[in-house]
Formats: sequence, structure tokens, C-alpha cells
Amino acid sequence: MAFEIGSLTYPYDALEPHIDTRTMEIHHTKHHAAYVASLNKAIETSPTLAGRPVDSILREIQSVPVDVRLAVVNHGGGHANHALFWRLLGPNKGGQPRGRLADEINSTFVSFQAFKEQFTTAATTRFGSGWAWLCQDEHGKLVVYNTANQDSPLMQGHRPILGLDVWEHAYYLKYQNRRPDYITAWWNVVNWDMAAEVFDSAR
Ligand code: MN3
Repeated sequence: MAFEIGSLTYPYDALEPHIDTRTMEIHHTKHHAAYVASLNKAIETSPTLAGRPVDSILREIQSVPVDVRLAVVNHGGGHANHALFWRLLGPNKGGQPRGRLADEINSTFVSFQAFKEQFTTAATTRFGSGWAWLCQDEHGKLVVYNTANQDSPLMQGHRPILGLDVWEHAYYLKYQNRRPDYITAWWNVVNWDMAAEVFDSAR
């Protein structure tokens, strides 16, 4: 069973004006689709990986055959990262998390505002292409950082709770060189209920 990009739970224009329709469409049907196609191609030659969820493959990246490992890091990471990214967006979202995730953010980062600043810095200062993350580390503690390219936090035993794609393809059509404006806009479409669900499912 080959990997698929899946469909979004909202239309491409649902995140306007924060993330524009054309960017959403190209990002999903071209960029995400390309990662999935390349991942499927890599896995074709490694039957031991077939049928396994991508998250599980990334968690055990050291057991992936060396000849396809880099392809799986890049394209498997690309698939897993984007699949999570779409789930964590939605129209009329933003605001702040509630419940256990909110409590954990407050106790770890002092306040939601302080967390938001730390995350924004991680997203702004990622040089070149990559992602900003809120993750649970191997001890279950919340951590904020960024990764290069499509490197998934799953590869270091972390569980991503919230991820922001800061590759230029994610924002260039609307924001050009203004990554900070894209980051500011993105906070308005974060689906915190979904992030809380991801967080709670990690227990
Ligand atoms: Mn992307």
C-alpha cells in the first residue's frame, strides 16, 4: 500500500487571508505530493519498509537500509511533517490552547506569550529551509526548536505537537522575503484543539 497525500479537511481557500489559496493548492498537490512520490519510489526497493506507517519508520530511522536512508529522511520526513502541518491548521482558529496542553505550556514556558515568542524566534531564525517545532522530548517535556530541511523530530525520539513549515514554498507567493509576516499570520490559523488532541494522544 503506497503512501498518499490524503485530503485536507478544509478547502484551499479556507485560510485566507492568512495563507493564500494558490499557496495552499501548490503546497499540497505539488510539494507534498512530490515528497510522497519520492518516498514511495525509495520504499519500492526496500520491501521491509512497505506497509509501515511513516512515523514508525522515522522513529527507527537507524534501522532503515543505508542505501535509502537519506531518501527516507528527506521524503518520509517531508510526508510526515506536511501531514501533521495540514491537520494543525483550520479556518477561524488561532487564539490559545486550552486544557492540559495549555497547563503544560504555561508550566514549561511561564506563559503562552513567552512560548509564542520562543516559537516565533525558532521559526524566524531557521537559516534556509526547515521547520519550527513544539515537541515532547524523550522525557515528555515540552521543547521548542527548529530543524533543517525535512528532518523530523521523530528521528530523535521526540513527538511533534505543533509544526510550522518555513520553507519559502510555504509563503513566497504571498509574503516573498517577509517570513516574519507569514509567521505572524500563521498564528491566526493554528488549530489548538487539534494540537491538544495530538498532545493528549501522546500519553
Ligand atoms: Mn512545505
